[in-house]
Amino acid sequence: MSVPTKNKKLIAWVDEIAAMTTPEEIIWCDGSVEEYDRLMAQMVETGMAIKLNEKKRPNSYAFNSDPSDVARVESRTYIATKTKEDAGPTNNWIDPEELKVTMRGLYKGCMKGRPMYVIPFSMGPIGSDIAQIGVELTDSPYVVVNMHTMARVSNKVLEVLGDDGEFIPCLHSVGSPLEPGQKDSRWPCAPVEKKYIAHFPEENLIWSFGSGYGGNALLGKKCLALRIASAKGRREGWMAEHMLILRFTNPEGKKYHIAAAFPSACGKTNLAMLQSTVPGWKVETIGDDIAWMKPGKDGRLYAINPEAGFFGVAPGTSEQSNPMALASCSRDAIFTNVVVTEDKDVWWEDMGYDCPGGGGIDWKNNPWKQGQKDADGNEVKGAHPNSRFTAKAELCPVICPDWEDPAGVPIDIFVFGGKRTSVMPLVHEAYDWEQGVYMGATASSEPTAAALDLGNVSLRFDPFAMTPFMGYNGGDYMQNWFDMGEKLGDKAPKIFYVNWFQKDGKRFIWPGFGENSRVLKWMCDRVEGKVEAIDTPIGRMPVDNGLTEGMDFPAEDWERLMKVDKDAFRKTVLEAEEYLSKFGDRLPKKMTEQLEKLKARLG
Ligand code: GTP
Ligand code: SPV
Ligand code: MN
Repeated sequence: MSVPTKNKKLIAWVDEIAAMTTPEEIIWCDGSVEEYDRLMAQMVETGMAIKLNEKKRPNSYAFNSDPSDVARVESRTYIATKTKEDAGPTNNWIDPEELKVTMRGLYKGCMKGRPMYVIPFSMGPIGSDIAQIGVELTDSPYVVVNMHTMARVSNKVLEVLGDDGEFIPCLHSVGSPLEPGQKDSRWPCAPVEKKYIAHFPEENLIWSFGSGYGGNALLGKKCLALRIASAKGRREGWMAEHMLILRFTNPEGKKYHIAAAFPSACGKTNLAMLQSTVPGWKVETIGDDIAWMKPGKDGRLYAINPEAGFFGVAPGTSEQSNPMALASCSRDAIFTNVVVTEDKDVWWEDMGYDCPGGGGIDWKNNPWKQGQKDADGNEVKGAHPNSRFTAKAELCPVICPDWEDPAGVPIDIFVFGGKRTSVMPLVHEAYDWEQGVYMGATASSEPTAAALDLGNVSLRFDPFAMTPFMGYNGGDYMQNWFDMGEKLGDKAPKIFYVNWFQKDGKRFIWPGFGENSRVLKWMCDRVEGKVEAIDTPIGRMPVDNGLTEGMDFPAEDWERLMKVDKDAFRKTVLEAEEYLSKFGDRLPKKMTEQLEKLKARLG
């Protein structure tokens, strides 16, 4: 195959990696439909992919991963900076040279018997100032087809790169070499102790080994667009955040742009596409997972979505909860770890209807019947809780016409949050930017299925929903937010904190989903100074239950949602203090000030 670039650095790197990993051949990817179809056909042939019913779900495929390879593995994810302090207390760290020695050992001959694909991609519109070019080398055809949807893969990227342009090298292998004649596994991967998701932020380099799944393997996403980009952004004066971006337009046509950070599986995709229940107000999606933000010439903060698709949580996605996500994967979609029904369509738990035909092939690739119980009498789930759809953003019926504008959209409102079944009220507003940064830095959530190995913790602090994605010291991260506030001054977005997830037993107290538009509208009204708010020790909150007007919502439920339980918050503050202490002298002074102010307000 001829080499479609003259970029010396790229050619030398591809040669170097090929010499180390010894693939059977090297395939330069061009992002074409022909390439996609060819790889899918090959994967159907080997049994890795299932072609779905063309009439029901055109041009779509399902995959089941190895049962051990179903989510990000945070315990095997590393930030390898020269000093441990620069990675900070929230990241795993290994000395970069030592880690490279270990990983070179693993990479040696690891692509034997497989092709190595070279994927030139752009995060952000190709050629835009804010875009970053990456090249992923991988031995996984599953990664190639997913990258087609999630990033911008094209020969145009090589043109922009030219002969001496810079790119971010992203090396990936499933870590499962094939001996001559050896039959491949359906989903090759390496055992957990050999998995490494490694980042070298000081040299903009990513090395991933042993996992074929999602954020571990599609290196443009969490690895480049969050971990490497957050470190690069800090050096260059911009920010990379785990945030959705949406446009909320009022009946008069005024547009508000909202960016919200919730931890994995805590509602970003859903909020990004919500169907507003507030008459005349509508939401358009700009991004559902990642925001890159930079101050513009007018002094406001502008955001772009660097991705081209959605890698969304399948379970819970229904016509009722998120019809726009379902529409986005109505064709040209990839599904991972869902149920494949008898008529070759897909199904997952809480899809809004029973599994057609009563069952199918489950995520473990076994025949499965809905309602089936395991030995302990628990219902066997057909789809893995972290099963995902890969869908093109352009197919989302409410995608914002400006979603690919390289200039981005000016952010009016930041929202932080997480899953808390108690204590944290539905919504509160920060008194100012600095308290807002405190809220973001002490955001907390109950663990979800999006990471494999969080252990048996009931609550974890997850600053800015970035714990697994910060490419540098978390204390410095907080300082970066304070600094951004100073730079933006009175043009800084207003900051809010939300929690859709309070429970009364098994019941969610707040209906959530579309009704969350009521909370967003309150935020916009606050920006305009149109509505009063009550000052509470934790921040400003809505007056009475005006938010629930026209809803059949019991007053006592509203009271529970809005209760500021001072005792519980005093306890939370002590926990936050203990958590923050681990950042030592990297903890910004302003964070301690905010902590003290909050304590004083709580009395
Ligand atoms: P990642 O892709 O992992 O970063 O997740 P995400 O933050 O985009 O989460 P997503 O929107 O996919 O939601 C995760 C789960 O939370 C799904 O099962 C949703 O159905 C559920 N969920 C989202 N919004 C709400 C809500 O307002 N109320 C309730 N009760 N559940 C919600
Ligand atoms: C997340 O876990 O936040 C995701 C899914 O968006 S993954 O790409 O697998 O990280
Ligand atoms: Mn995410």
